[in-house]
Amino acid sequence: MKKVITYGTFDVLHYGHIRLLKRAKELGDYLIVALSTDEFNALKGKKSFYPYEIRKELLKSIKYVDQIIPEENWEQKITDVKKYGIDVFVIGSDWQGKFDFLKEFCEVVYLERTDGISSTKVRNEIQQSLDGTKHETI
Ligand code: C2G
Repeated sequence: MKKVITYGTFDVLHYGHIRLLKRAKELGDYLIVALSTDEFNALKGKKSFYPYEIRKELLKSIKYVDQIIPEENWEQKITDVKKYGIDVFVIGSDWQGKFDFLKEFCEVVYLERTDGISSTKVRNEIQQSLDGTKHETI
């Protein structure tokens, strides 16, 4: 069984996340998502809209995801790769080159990030439409 792992906050789940998870799963047979805890998000300078448990609940409903583990720090990746017998580490191209140190332990794949969507964009556009400031695009 070829095991794949990816890491992230996955807040306000959107099609950019889903396309990443779909492509990640296609690289193997079993996909583990290391989901950033709320505490680790603070270290990343991120405050997610949904808390960890909600983000985990949403991710669990995605058919590509086989297992979810907490991502608690920057240092756990090598340990995770060994602990879970990972064959492929995958993440979006916004992290291009940042995790090449893992090549000593597993394959490292950077997948093209989906343009035009982000959790922040979704949150802002909802807020604008609630404020009545969002001009409907034709
Ligand atoms: N992503 C994507 N396209 C988007 C938005 C996100 O492909 N439009 C990908 C990211 O590249 C990442 C994953 O979806 O691979 C999750 O994105 P985030 O939740 O923003 O994760 P991030 O904060 O980048 O955390 O240790 C690694 C970090 O935890 C990664």
